Amino acid sequence: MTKPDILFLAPLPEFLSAPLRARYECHECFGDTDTSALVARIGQSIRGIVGSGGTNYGREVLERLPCVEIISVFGAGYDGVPVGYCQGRGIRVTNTPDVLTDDVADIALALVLMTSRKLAAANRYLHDGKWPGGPFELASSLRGKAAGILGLGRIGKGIAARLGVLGMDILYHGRKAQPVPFRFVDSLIDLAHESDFLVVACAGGAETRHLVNADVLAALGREGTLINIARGSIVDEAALVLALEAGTINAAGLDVFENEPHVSAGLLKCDRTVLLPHVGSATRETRGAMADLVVRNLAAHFAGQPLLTPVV
Ligand code: 8YV
Repeated sequence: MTKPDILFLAPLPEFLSAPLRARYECHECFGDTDTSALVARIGQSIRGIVGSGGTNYGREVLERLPCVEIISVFGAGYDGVPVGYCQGRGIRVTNTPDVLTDDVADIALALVLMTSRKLAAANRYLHDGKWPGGPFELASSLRGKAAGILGLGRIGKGIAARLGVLGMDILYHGRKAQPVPFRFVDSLIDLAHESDFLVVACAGGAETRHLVNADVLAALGREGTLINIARGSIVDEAALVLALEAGTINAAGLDVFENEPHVSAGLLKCDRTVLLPHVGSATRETRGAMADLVVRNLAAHFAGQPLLTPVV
């Protein structure tokens, strides 16, 4: 039996690409690939697409792949997928939710601790041999501080649980109030105003682009810290750099950026930022579970069975 043709739209780790290559005829289209030549050669035969959370599964590419049946995202975020267009064409979309919730929430917790206790700077201080010259500067305690969570989905709830254990007061804003033991704040500006830490945990995409703008940062205020483990697109990075430079906000802990893997020079040179290279889900265990879901979703699709984690 001929193997279905699958297109990789992003570099995939070996533990995902190997099982896919064993089952499918796999093609790659990213980086320096000549997309037009590839599409002209195999465009008619591609039945499935795999990419990562940050991949752009643009309509302009999908329109040239008339036989695509399924897009399987190696990530929870599917903001790069034109979902309405896929629905219209009957293309199924899957992602890898749940399995990464704990690891991503852990990184939010780490960023809150690293920014409040200045742990990255303290680590540098010791490595630079400065300790014998005197103690490191005092930091801030978290107990009793307010954490405002933007987007109380699965990951947001995981973050709330962790920050609650630290004794922080949890508030949240999102599309609607939920039956949870945390206070809903119905405007983002008000949430920022009431928060010591504003933690971004909502989905990316056109709807949330630059939701965290200069006004929200001004509302967060001089003592406030911004944490983002969701999508870089949600925060206006230029406005964030200006806010940090002007001291409008105190600090930022970021795992995601607008133009990954490139990070604004202003964030890099600011000593009140803690910056991580999008490592939220980057553990062997979680990436392995995500890869397994991608493989199983594709297998279910080509066997004519329901998807394990359907988006549409
Ligand atoms: C991954 C992500 O870094 O889940 C997401 O949406 O952005 C991350 O977990 C990425 O998808 C792995 O390639």
